[in-house]
Amino acid sequence: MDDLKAKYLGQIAEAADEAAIEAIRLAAVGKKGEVALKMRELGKMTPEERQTAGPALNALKDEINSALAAKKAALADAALDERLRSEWLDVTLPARNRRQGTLHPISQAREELTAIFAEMGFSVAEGPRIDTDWYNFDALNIPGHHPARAEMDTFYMHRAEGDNRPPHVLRTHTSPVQIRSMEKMGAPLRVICPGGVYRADYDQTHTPMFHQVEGLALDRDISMANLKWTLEEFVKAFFEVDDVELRFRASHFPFTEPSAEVDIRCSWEGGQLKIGEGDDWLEILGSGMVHPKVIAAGGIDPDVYQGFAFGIGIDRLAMLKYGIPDLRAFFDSDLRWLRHYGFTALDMPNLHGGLSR
Ligand code: 2U9
Repeated sequence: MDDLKAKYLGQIAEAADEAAIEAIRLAAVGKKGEVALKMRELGKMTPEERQTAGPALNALKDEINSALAAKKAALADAALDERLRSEWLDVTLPARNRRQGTLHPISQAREELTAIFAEMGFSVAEGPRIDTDWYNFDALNIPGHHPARAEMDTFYMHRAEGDNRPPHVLRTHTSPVQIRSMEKMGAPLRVICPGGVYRADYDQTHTPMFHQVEGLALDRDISMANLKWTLEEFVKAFFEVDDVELRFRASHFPFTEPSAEVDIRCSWEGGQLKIGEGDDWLEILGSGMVHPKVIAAGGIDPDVYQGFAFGIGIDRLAMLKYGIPDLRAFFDSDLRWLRHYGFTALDMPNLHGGLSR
């Protein structure tokens, strides 16, 4: 029995891998292994012999089994050590560049201006892009015969013959959302409506779909002075300048009376736009005091409430702020031009930055 023990413990010590361990296990303590054979011989022994040989065989079996288990664990440890030695990871290496999208400049401009107006107490409203011609035109004091209705190059929704529902249009401005806000919230009211609008127009400065933000402030004594302050604060915060001069030029819109187009002082020296200095003027928006008929169309009494409204093209604001010369670049589905203008995935607007006063 000592021979058996020496033989198998020796083999186990020499075993180089798990396959060798398994072969030794089968030969030594497997069902047909040498220890099992010896067990079978117990039957032929005298009771006295059996009394010593039985436990001795069991002890041998246990000893071989634990030697096998210990060797198996040692081999696994050695294999792990070897892997740890041969495979290693440099966790200080810079990460591989991931291809990431960026926020679109129009989205970025929209988020920036929304944050600025929100800081001034304006809520934000959205509405349908397909609306009735009542919300898009009539409520805004643009009746059927009004030239503005044709001027606006409206896209009308197709109607089947005999379908006499009122016409639906792709909204030509976000003003219908302000009418809906008046209906929903009443006065006093301070709201901005950013979003996409549609006009049948396409050249270097016009695309059939573009973006506007319109603002509306209604209360008992809102005046043009409030409009001027609001716009000044907005321009300073959006273009990140300490001071800016606005020029109000008399104009005409059906929905405002009086109406004004607003320019900001700027310089184009060296082809570079600088807001707030120089001798040039840049037209950036239209505005005015809301026409009493429009206030009434929103369900508010124009003898009690009055206020200002303005409309700004977001696409143009983004072009001016980020130095993008051609509007059509906005609608190319190619990230390279965005990268050219310095847009990266991390270029997120700071919604909590506040006004630059
Ligand atoms: C209501 C009442 C009045 C919104 C206004 C303008 C003047 C204006 C243009 C700017 C550039 C359109 O995107 S643009 O081409 N907008 O000039 N918009 S006043 O007036 C309103 C809106 C809603 C209820």
